[in-house]
Amino acid sequence: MARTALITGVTGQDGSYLAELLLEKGYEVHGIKRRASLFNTQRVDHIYEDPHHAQRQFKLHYGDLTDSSNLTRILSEVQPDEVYNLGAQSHVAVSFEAPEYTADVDAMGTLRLLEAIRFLGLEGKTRFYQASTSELYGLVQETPQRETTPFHPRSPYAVAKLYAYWICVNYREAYGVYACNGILFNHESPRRGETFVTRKITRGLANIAQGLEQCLYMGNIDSLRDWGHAKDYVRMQWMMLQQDTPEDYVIATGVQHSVRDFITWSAAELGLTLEFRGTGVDEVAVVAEVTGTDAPALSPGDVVMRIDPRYFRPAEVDTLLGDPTKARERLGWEPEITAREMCAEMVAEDLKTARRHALLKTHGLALPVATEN
Ligand code: NDP
Ligand code: GDR
Repeated sequence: MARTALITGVTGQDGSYLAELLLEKGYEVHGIKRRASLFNTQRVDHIYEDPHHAQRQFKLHYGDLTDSSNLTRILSEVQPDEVYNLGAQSHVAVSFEAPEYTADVDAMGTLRLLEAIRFLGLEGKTRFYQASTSELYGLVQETPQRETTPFHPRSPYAVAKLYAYWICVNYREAYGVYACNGILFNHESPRRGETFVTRKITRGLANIAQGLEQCLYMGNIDSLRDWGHAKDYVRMQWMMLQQDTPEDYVIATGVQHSVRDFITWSAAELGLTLEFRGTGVDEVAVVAEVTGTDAPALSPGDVVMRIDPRYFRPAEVDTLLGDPTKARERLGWEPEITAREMCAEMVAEDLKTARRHALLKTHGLALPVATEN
């Protein structure tokens, strides 16, 4: 019998890669998608199967982490061997604007799922993965951060995820639920949401290079992060649920870069050498040299990045660096893709899209390019 997995957040970056991985491993995969006024399944359309096909392995259910009756019904129908709770209001800056909703989805949503497992008597069958986060470390108490580093969350998102982390530990200790926290550091890919910093940069610069946008407006470019590739990280999510005993793991690369580095690399992929001039809110990035043919819209002297304080956060997480020793030693997990390689992949994908838009524009068929972020 094929094993059955249920993924919340299947339409997101990680959910889509995890669904692919589990299907490759022969699982029957169920995902929860939210009702939206537009199609919101772009990241999983390539694995979508016609519901009229009797043998399909990938099934979507309408649902929402704010609705316990719906979650209980889906769990009861699916009787999953593994639940991956990836669904969340996952944007840190947005959580300052929608703190109560973020808590409802990210904290209470986790509790609702764990309670449904208990209510349905699935403790002995269903293993539970919780998408915990390096944002728990916030104002860091120790570098690099490992499983034992104390937490100090710095946003409503991180505080909600702190509740989710501990309720998972609590259901493991109190009721014997096989529940694991993956404390994942930032991970990205060409499927990353457009308003997270890496994708904002790769997409924005590709558009600017093709003459579709004028300038990238950024917040704190001195911020330091430990960036990995989502494909490497979802592999680890699955590995965590295959162990004899449930445990929590830090997943990171152990290498740190600044947002400024990511801008420099992305520009280099487009044949642009940048110079950063000025300081603080007056800092700008100016094109010093253009090589190759990827940036026909740009010349030396053009300003491609400015600082907009709108993107500063009320409380910032300035630096994160993970220590993945436990994952490496216990599970043999190693990240295979470096941040620089990932950046090249993201720029290449965004450049393809920007070229298509630019071609349409030259034929008078311009499509609007969303820039609000
Ligand atoms: P995304 O933002 O790409 O995906 C989030 C998913 O959650 C989407 O499918 C979204 O649906 C869904 N969702 C949002 N609100 C609800 C709700 N009320 N009910 C049900 N589903 C909902 O996130 P990622 O894939 O990047 O991250 C996956 C998880 O891992 C998240 O929990 C995130 O907080 C956590 N995490 C991410 C890290 C990263 O660097 N990517 C690092 C550490 C943790 P829709 O498509 O309709 O918006
Ligand atoms: P983060 O990711 O907050 O770490 O959360 P994000 O990419 O949004 O920010 C990373 C850093 O870049 C700085 N920054 C900007 N960020 C955005 N989004 N837009 C900007 O214009 C900008 N300019 C500078 C930020 O201030 C921050 O320091 C991500 C999410 O995926 C969470 O769900 C996850 O839990 C953590 O990673 C680990």
